Parts: sequence; structure tokens; C-alpha cells
Amino acid sequence: MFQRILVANRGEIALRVIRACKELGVEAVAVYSQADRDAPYLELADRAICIGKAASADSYLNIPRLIAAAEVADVQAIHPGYGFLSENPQFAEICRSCNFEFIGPPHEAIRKMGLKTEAKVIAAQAKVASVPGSDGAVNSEAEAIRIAKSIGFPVLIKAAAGGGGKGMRVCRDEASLPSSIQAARNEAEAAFKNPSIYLEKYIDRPRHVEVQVLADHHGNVVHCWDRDCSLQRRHQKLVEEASASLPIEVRRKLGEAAVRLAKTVGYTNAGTCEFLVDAEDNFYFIEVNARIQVEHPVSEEITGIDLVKQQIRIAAGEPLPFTQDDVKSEGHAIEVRINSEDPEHGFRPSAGRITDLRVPGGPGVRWDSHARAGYSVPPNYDSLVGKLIVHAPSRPEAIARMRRALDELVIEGIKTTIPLHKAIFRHKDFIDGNVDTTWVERVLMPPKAG
Ligand code: MV4
Repeated sequence: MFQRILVANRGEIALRVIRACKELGVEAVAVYSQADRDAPYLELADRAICIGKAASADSYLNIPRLIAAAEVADVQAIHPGYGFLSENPQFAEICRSCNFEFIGPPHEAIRKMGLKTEAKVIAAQAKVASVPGSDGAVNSEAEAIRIAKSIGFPVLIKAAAGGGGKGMRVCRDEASLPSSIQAARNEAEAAFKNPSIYLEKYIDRPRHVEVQVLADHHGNVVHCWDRDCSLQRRHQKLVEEASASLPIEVRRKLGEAAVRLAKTVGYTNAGTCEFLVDAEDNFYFIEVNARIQVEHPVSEEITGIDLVKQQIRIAAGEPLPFTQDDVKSEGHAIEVRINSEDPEHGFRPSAGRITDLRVPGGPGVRWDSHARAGYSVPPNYDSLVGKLIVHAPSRPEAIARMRRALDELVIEGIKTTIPLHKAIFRHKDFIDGNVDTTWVERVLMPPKAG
């Protein structure tokens, strides 16, 4: 096992990795920007190193500064967390070339999965169905029109280098296809420095279901079952659940598909295969997330596996200590993301000082947060202040437990998404499981008229 790890991230996930290190007997070295100099997660690390100014480009996205911190602290491995550099193949490659183990997949796998057109080729090799669409990038208007006519309108134009919903455009007819493609190319070039686009059949009101996988360096790949992450607003997830409440045969097939995909691309460490699921429970692969995700705790709760500890063990060369048959899905877990945003005012970030914080407890309740009373949420980064996770024997009991826990949770001094979550957990559609990726914006918070 490693003696010491650099945690190349901040906030909630930095604390999550520090906690895993402590339980493994590994020293955790935290990094921080000037905006985070008073952040509570630093006190829990064995050492903390300032890596630069508040701007991400000068700190958490700055590869030379992170490598310098790793050298100064004499660590053996680097955990990138989520966001920031976690899916940057160049960072993974540089870590390894500087003799630091990157706690994540091989840079080749990150690079391939970063190109969504390449990921779909790998899915086809693995005999995993993806959404019908173009074979790779679309290079001309004529080609786009031919493909759109063969799959049928509406089509979705996606950026090859995209993901997470950025740079997507729905196109409903042939007449608007050329201008939609041009607009999508411009967005893709601006956001990803890559104008390449591809086409997919637009799936109406899909559910977003993803499968957690773990793969070691000895050829063992297991899935840790499925999560439903359909509840989102403007591509920001709000609520995640495990399981995705699909029939067991569908869940098995999803898991097996994710394992085939991971094996085909030579994946190691933790990752997620994302699928869209239609009203008939048909599933279509869309992309791979080559990192630990914000919503990983719900999979931990139903399987009893500490995914972050497994990431570290895998990177240290240990074989997975269990087989697929050992990974059981028990009960139902739900996570809500508590963001410092004002739902009453278009979810604008609401940075500021938390004056009071009272966290829920009791059976089946987990609170993953770096925040505490007196902590000031800096305006420079994402607005996640904590994740409230519940686990119970069934989905109705998990919903009741989440309602109870949300009523106990008090955060004062900043605006948060707590009132929105309370409304979701009282809504009949959510309780009945009648939600999809369009539900929040279509039903719960439709745009105001005028
Ligand atoms: C889609 C889709 C409908 N049809 N692809 C958005 C995020 C990115 N991972 C893929 N996304 C979508 N791809 C086809 N062919 C609808 C979405 C989508 C979505 C997916 C998951 C979660 C939230 C979403 C919100 C809007 C659209």
C-alpha cells in the first residue's frame, strides 16, 4: 500500500478521499488555493500545501503546481477526485511519467472515452447498443441530411469532445439542420476546442441510468449495479438513486454491458457507463465517466463497498477482494445534492458564510460535506456544500427517511436547494417513479410565462 497520497482536489471530495486514506493507514496530503486557506478539509489532512491563487487555472487545474506539490510532499500516488483534472488524459499521463501513480484509469482509456464517437465504436465492439445515429463524426451537410433522414427526426446533434450535455442541439426538421449543425460546431469549438459533431436519434423523455464499475490490474472487472440520475436541471443533477428501480433482468443486462465495455477498452479503477433508458426499458449506451462521481455514495450504500478505498487499493496493484457474485444490491439509497444556490432566483450561486449548520442523523442517514458553521462558501468553484444520503430497505422507506432527514437539516446564512428537495420528495410523480430527465424543467419548475 502507498505510504502517502496527494489529494488533487478540494471540498467535499477532498474530504471523502482523506477519510478513505485514514481508514487505509495512508497519509493524505491536501492542496488548497488561497480562496480555500480556511477550509475545514485541510485540518483533517496530514499536511496541506498551498498551490496558488483562487482561480482554478492557477490552482486546482494547474498541472505543474500539483506535480510540484506531489514532489515536495514525496507522495507515491495522486487522487484527482471529480471535476478539475480528473478526466484530463494529459494529467494522468504526466503523473505516471513523473512516477506518481494516478488513481484513475490509464490515460489511453480516458482519451478514448473522452471522444464520444470513439466510445460508441468501442461499445459496438463490446456488443453494447448505443443510440442509433451517425457512424462517428459527421463531415458534411449532405451526409448529415442523409443520416438524419435514415434515423428519422428529431435528431440530436452532439459534440464529439463533449459530454455532460454541453454543446447539444435538438433538430426537428431537415430545413433547420444546416444552421443547427453550424451552431453546434461553433459551441463545440468554443467549449472543447474541437468542432467535431455527430448525430443521434433524439430519445424523448429518457431516464438517465448509469452503472458503476470497478476494474483491477489483474483482469477482474465487476459492476456495482445501477443508479438513476434522471432528476436534473440544466444538466446539474439534483437527486440520485440506487437502484434505478428497473426489472432485475434489465439490471443484470445493464451490468453485463458495462463490464464488457470496461474490458473492451482496457479500463482499470472506478468508472461509470451512462445509458439512456426509454419508456419500454430499452437501454442505449451514451458515454463513460472515467472518474469517481459525485453520486458514488448511493452505490456504496446498496453494495456495502467503499468505492474510494477500492480505487486506492486498485491503484496500489491489489486484486479486487470480491467477485461479481459477492456484489449484492441491498435496499434502496437516495442522495440529494445540497448546493449554495437560490432556487427562487434561477439557481444563482449564493456564496457566503454559513452561520448555523445542524445535520441530521439516526438510522440509515449519511452526511458527506466539508462545510461547518462558520465556513464561508467561496464564490470561485462549484456550489456543492454537501450531500445527504439515506439508505433503507425499500424505496418508499428511503423516501420517508429522506423527508425526515431534510426536515432535520438546517443551513443558515446562505440560500440552498433544500426547499427544492423538500418539494421533490412530496411530489406524487417522484413518489410514483414517474420522472425522467425532462421532469424538473417540464413539471416541477416550468419556465414562467412572459
Ligand atoms: C440524449 C438525450 C436524448 N436523446 N441523447 C445529456 C447529457 C449527456 N450525457 C447526454 N444527454 C442526453 N442525451 C439522445 N440521443 C437526452 C439527454 C439529456 C439528458 C441526459 C441525461 C440526464 C439529463 C439530460 C437532460 C437533458 C437531455
